[in-house]
Amino acid sequence: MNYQIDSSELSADLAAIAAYSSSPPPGVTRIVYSEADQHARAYLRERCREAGLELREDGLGNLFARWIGSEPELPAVASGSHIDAIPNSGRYDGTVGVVGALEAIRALRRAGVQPRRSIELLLFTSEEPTRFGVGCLGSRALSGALTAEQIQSLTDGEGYSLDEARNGAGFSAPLAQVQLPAGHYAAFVELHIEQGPSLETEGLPIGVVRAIAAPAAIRLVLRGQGGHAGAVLMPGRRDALLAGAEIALAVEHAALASGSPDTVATTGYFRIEPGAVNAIPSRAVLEIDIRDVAPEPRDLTLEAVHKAIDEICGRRFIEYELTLLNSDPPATCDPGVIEAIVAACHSTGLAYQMMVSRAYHDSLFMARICPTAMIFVPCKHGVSHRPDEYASPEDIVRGTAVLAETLARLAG
Ligand code: HGY
Ligand code: MN
Ligand code: MN
Repeated sequence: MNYQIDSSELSADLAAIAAYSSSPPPGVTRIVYSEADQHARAYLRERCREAGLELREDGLGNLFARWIGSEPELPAVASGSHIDAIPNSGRYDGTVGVVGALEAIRALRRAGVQPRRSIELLLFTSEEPTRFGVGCLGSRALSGALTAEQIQSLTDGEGYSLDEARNGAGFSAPLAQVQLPAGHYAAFVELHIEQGPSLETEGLPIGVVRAIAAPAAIRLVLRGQGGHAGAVLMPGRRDALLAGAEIALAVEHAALASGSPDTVATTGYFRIEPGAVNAIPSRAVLEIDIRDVAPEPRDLTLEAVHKAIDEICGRRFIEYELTLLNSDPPATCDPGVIEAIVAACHSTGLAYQMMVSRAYHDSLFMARICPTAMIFVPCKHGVSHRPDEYASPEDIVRGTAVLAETLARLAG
């Protein structure tokens, strides 16, 4: 069965959400609980109401928009993703999975489908680690991978606690009620841009994700000794930036030396103080992202980085404080959900390939509480987390058509 996907509705929703950004186009910035995030949420709530869905939001702002099935007591089938965006990034990462799920539901309703199981759209809070340092906050909490106490202890770069930020955005329900029990959902499917070049290179419209990589991140605070750039001679300086620079190179070296071609490591955040040209950097804050599709080489790399930090700081008389922000196991997608996606590809006549996701997604945590898999669509040159991130309307329609067919199959 081919469900008619309305490309203009999809494009209108993507454009409307992209306009809610705290940075000027072409990039998009939409940090969790920011004004831009709250406007985008309000827009989506409205669109879900228009589609006849029943809405609820939890204490973190996870949004649940439900189409009640003919047997509402059965565990629902869910689909969704995130709308927060890292600074000056793209308009497709996450949002394609949210607007795609909404349009898939509209397409099934237009076709007169009456699913046995309810179908629920999920909008997860704070998939990006930008503000609170830990990615997938909403799905971590929902799956029980993060307790209410751990959530409350999180603070952002300005010292705001997560509690203050969520209450300020209007989400005050108890955090203890966020976690959903295993079995709450019968299945979860996430539509997402690939954020890599493989589908485009192979000329394929659909990727069926069988596994999601294992992400880890650390925050490192380096304390040296500041001083006057002109007055303090070179010997004996304790320059926090130079220690950080050596460490960033050691991070790159550790990933290259891990023995696995899939190990990636990035010092994506590097801030120094006081940040004056004529003052020796006294303090540096680095955030380091380390991943692999298998946990062993990732953990080996983490260890090598920790050793390098110790050696470099010892030699440069720099104090350091290292915080492990997260170190998550990879996820294996569910064969039954994969089968439904593959069957949907066959019935929509779309070629596909099985693949591993190198980016993490909310599916990494949904896989802990229900059978989960993902559908990828190509993005231009594999680019993501950049203003020139792009997915064509045709590819998004194809991905949404496969999602609609998959949901219809899973929801019976
Ligand atoms: O970093 C990631 O993999 C995701 O885009 N947050
Ligand atoms: Mn992202
Ligand atoms: Mn994403």
